[in-house]
Amino acid sequence: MFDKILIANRGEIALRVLRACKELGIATVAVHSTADAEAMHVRLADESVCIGPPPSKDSYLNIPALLAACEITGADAVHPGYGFLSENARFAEILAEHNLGFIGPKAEHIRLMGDKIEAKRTAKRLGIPVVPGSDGAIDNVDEAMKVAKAIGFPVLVKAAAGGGGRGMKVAQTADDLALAISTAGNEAKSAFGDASVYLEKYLQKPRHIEIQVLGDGRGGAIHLGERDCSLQRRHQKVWEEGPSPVLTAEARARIGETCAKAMREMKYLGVGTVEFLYEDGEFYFIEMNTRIQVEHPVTEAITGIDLVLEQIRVANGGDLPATQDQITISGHAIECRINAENPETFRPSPGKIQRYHPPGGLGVRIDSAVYQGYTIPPYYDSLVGKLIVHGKTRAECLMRLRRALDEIVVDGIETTLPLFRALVRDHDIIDGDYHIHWLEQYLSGVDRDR
Ligand code: MV4
Repeated sequence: MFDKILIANRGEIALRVLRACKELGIATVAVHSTADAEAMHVRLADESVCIGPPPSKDSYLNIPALLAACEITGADAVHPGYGFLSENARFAEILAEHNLGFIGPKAEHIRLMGDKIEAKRTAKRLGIPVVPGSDGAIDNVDEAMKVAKAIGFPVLVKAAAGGGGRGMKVAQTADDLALAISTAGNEAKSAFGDASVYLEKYLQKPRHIEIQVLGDGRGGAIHLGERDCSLQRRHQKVWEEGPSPVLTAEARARIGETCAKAMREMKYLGVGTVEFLYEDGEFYFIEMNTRIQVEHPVTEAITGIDLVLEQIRVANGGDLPATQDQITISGHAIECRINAENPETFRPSPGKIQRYHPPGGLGVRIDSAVYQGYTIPPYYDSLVGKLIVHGKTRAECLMRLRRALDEIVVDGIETTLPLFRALVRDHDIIDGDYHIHWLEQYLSGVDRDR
């Protein structure tokens, strides 16, 4: 087992990784920018190293500084968390070149899933259902038109190097196609340095359902159920829950086993999330994330599996925690991402937390690195913390979430807590009756179409 892990991240996920390391008896090294010197993960780590000034490119993305921190502390592995370098295949390779462990998938799989065209091609080859569309990148409008007419408008033009909603353009009719292709290509070129785009049938009101997988890198893999992440604003997840309010046990087993089988064939190592759009009872693969995700506690709550701890174990050559038939989904969990933002405008609201009272009680978890008197810096994401609530049923979970949201206190900055206090009382939400556009329609006050 690793002796000392350097946590190349900040905030709540750095604290989360640190907790798993401590439970495994692994020493911890925190790295921080000058803006995060007072952060909780720095206080709780065995050692800490300042790696640069606030801008991420000079600190948390600064690979030479991270390598130097490993060298001076004697860390033998790096956990990247999520965001930053967590899906940077070259970083994983550089660590290996320095005989340092990377707690994540094999670099080849990170690179593969980072190219959305290759990811889709691989998914299709492994028997995962994909969105109908072009077979690879589209090279000219005429070819694109043929594909679009075969699958039917509207179609979506997507950047191969994109993901997370970046570089997408809808073409409602044939007249819109040429402009959508050139616009998406130009944006992709400037944003990602790669103008390659591909075409897909545009699904109008799907849900976003993602399957959690865990592989041992040697041909063993299991799935740990799904998370419904349809409540998003500008491609930022706001509320995630598991199991999905709309999936049957049969549908869950079918898509879960399809994903686990694919991971076994890939000899995938570590945690991963296979993202689908779900519409009219059908799953359509869109992307795969090769990192631990923000919303992993939802899966931990309903399966009892510590995903970060298991991620570290398999990275060190360990076995999977269970066989597939030992995995059971128990109860229901909802996660609310509480951001330091104005609840109407979503303008960031960094600053000092004057009063902080986290909720407690059975089935209530707060993953946060803030404390009373902590100042949220303006340089990074605005996540204050994640409130994860579990109940025997979705109704019990909602009741407990309502109580926890009324109990939590975060004063001194604006937060999105009022939004959650409203959502947890909304009839569509209570009924689980929503899709990927529901939240933006709710926030813009338009009548939510079904
Ligand atoms: C789509 C789609 C509709 N049809 N693909 C957005 C981010 C990236 N994960 C892919 N996304 C979408 N791909 C087809 N063929 C709609 C979206 C989408 C979306 C997906 C999941 C959650 C929220 C979303 C918000 C807007 C668009």
